[in-house]
Amino acid sequence: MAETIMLAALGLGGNIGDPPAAMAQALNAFATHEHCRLLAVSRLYSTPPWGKVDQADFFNCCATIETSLAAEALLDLCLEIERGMKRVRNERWGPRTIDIDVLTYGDATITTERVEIPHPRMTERAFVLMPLADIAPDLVVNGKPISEWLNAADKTGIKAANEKREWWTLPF
Ligand code: PH2
Ligand code: MG
Ligand code: MG
Repeated sequence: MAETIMLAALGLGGNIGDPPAAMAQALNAFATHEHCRLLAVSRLYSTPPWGKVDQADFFNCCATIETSLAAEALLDLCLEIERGMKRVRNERWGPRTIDIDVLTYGDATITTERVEIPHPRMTERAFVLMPLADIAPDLVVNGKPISEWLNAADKTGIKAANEKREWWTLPF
């Protein structure tokens, strides 16, 4: 039987240590993984902390991949990459070295103990929508394209930290 290849969108972020270097390392892990093909990487953004505001600004980016992994296996891969990079995090929405979230998986809606896809808060977070609109403005999530969700979102304080799409392949 032919493998099913799914398009997935990932959100990456961090605000401890050297987040751009950590995100670049994570993107390389997807690019070289035998069951993933990295399609596009957004610009790199600097974003004010969302949820818990008394912490350092984040760096954020998004990527699209094609993968033959099932949704849960893709989540496991994200966690494995985080662990391999010795992710540090102490509290929900608090500071972390690297966070890799599965935002969408095809047009699937998946709710299990472990996964919620589409990511439940992605349509209100400009730190996800702005980078995702760089690479997938027409991707429909919860009935509307990313570009429309972005129009309605509060983009205060979000800045491009590196305009080059290839920022993640450059030396750090
Ligand atoms: N991630 C969070 C909580 N708050 N804020 C920004 N700006 N960027 C993030 O990636 C982020 C956040 C939990 O995952
Ligand atoms: Mg997250
Ligand atoms: Mg996460």
